[in-house]
Amino acid sequence: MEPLEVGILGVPMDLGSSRRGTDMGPSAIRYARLTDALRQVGHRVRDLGNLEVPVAESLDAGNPRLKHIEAIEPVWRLLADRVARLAGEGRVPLVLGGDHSLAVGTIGGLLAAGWDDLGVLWFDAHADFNDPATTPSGNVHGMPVACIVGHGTPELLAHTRWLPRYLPARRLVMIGLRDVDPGEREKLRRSGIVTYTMQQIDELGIAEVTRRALQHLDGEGVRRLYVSFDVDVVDPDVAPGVGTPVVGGLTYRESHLAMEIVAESGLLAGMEVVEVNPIRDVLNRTAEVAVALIASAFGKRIL
Ligand code: 4U7
Ligand code: MN
Ligand code: MN
Ligand code: MN
Repeated sequence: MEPLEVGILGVPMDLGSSRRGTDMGPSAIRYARLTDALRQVGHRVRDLGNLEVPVAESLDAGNPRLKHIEAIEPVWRLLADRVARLAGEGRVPLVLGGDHSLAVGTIGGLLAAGWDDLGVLWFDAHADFNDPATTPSGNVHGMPVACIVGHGTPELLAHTRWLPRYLPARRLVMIGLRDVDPGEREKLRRSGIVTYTMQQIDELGIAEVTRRALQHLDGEGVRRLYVSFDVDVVDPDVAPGVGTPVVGGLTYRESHLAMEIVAESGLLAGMEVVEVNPIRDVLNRTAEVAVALIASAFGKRIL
């Protein structure tokens, strides 16, 4: 991979989740020596610090089916501005979460930057395709995909009016699914989003799945790839420090191989790593796994 100008942005937000702690994700990932890891791969790195995000305890959650949306939407807009600016400067955005609701801001920012050849690889145990009508929790980190592709109730989409447009559903591929809510299922099948469950990964292998996902996006005209990496896609034995752990996830090597194939594609144009929750971790293991995965995605090679 040729040297990139990487711009790091932290989003210390946990408003989208009912568990506190993902607001400490950016610190945990930096503490695991992220910039060193990227520089060792040969990239130029600039850390732009954290966005300012309100603290949950200072707020009222409001609508129980769309908790904290009044505080989250301004974070999305601010993040979108910052990401669009980074992209406009030719920098590769690397966003540290924070709960996964932030993806509406990052991907919204890339759409605002005019990236009309954008495709998204969404690594997650969950589909994040709920809306206020289907959500079992009211937590917005279970809804970002619905916002990004514009498939949700008017109540939800009212908070995405600042988006220049939606991402076409066929330009988003989910990998690692193993916990999909009943209300998400039908919606997902009809959406045009391509999905790879853990069962398919077991049957085909992660290399084949990742290659098929990239091939599909290529056929959709995707020339720039954004990786949205929810660390809960990795098995909780390997990455225990996450907000919503689900057994039966990717092994350490499976997750790395997926990132190595992303690097080989030469299409990586941005990445976010979300849902790292150091409160629930053993030492700082999950952030260390996250940094190793980022290094692989950004071209770290074994030989
Ligand atoms: B994450 C959940 F019900 N689906 O909507 C929900 F299981 O960003 C979990 O993937 C969402 O970590 C998990 O609350 C959001 C639940
Ligand atoms: Mn509102
Ligand atoms: Mn997620
Ligand atoms: Mn998840």
